[in-house]
Amino acid sequence: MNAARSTAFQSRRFLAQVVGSNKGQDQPKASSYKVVVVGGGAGGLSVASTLSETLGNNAVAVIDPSDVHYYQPLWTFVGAGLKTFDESKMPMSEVMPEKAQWIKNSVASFSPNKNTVTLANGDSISYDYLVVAAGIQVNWGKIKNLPQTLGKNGVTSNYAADSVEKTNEFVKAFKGGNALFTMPSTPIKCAGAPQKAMYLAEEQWRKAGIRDKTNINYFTGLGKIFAIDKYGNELLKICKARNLNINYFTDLTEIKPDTKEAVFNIIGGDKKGSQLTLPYDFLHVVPPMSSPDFIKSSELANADGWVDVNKDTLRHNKFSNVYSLGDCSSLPTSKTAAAITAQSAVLKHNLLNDINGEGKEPSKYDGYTSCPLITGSETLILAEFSGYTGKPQETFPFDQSKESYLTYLLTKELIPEIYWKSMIKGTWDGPAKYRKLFGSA
Ligand code: UQ1
Repeated sequence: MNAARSTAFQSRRFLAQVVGSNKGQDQPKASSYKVVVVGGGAGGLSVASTLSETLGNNAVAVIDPSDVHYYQPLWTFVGAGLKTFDESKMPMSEVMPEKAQWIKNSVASFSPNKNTVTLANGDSISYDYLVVAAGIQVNWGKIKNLPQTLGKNGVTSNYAADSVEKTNEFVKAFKGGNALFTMPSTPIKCAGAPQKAMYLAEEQWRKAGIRDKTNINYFTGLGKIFAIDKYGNELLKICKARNLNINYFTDLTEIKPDTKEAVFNIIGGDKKGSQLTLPYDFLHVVPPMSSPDFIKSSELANADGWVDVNKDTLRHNKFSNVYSLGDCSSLPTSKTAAAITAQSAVLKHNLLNDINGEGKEPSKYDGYTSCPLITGSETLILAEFSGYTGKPQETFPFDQSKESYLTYLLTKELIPEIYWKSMIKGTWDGPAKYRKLFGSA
């Protein structure tokens, strides 16, 4: 965070303490709302901002236990020392929509037949409409010894607030040897991030003159480097040119900190069913992820645990006054903040249509998602596509599968501004209209 922003951050927090905020846990809460939004992340805030502006004071509640809201797409840059951690965070009280009530608690269970949610403190909150935007659960404990080794002796992850800065620290301290980067076989948020960490570390080691003393291996649980071949083919060329070895169908299961070894299960190909143990000097881990436990165990979940919504309308398949978007939803596209820009516009249109009873044509989500694949400290491949059709949906009138400095700058400098100033305030519906403007659709 730059000095001016940091000072603004602190003085706003100070002001909130002195004059008292109309948000937060010290306010008496109603127990009934027109709309209850579960989750104060990218999806929850984009929806709650517009709905609370439209429906007025205290019609909308946002349930979230977190003190801090993170712009997680910045964490790849933070892990490479290209942005500071402070730039990725804001106090939740600062980003909560002015006219919404913040219920600073977690959800213990849902009772969609009664239109209520029960909080961890036992309180029951009732709603006319429910929006579930609870994000994805990172299952750190599913990799043996990961919780106690993370952030120590070369083991790091860009997926945790308390280890992301360690990535940069360990990359800088690395003196050569075996560097391993992992990606699990489960769905994850930002499926490109595991390999972005590798491209940025490799560049740093090359610049430090230790590249010839370094073996770099990428282990993915999947059978492809990227779901969409247009981008995957370019990434394969980059891996080849930069001598990055890709190992498919390999799932990290255990870290042995004493011997500095990583253990992988081989889950496909010729050696399916066997294990592989490799020594590491640097290990960037992306753990398996799943739907949050409190959703998995609820009536809202499909067989895989995700909130079971219609892929076009985002409305729940069984409970018609329930919607979901983002990482915890069953929407069959890749889980990114960019996807949420398009999803939130559809959800708001359809939900306000229900509330106003105007009988407008429902809006339909087309599966738009995007992955800004950072390939170096000046280059990026901006993948934009529909997860439903697999077809590219690029915004700009040039081939976005080629590495570009323009899309690098866009992702590093402009998109975070769009996020803080517009997306979480409910006024950014994604780049679809620019796609039409540039004639690239
Ligand atoms: C986007 O709108 C967005 O949300 C603000 C992101 O989230 C981090 C993105 O990564 C991307 C790529 C977009 C798309 C925006 C443009 C201008 C292509």
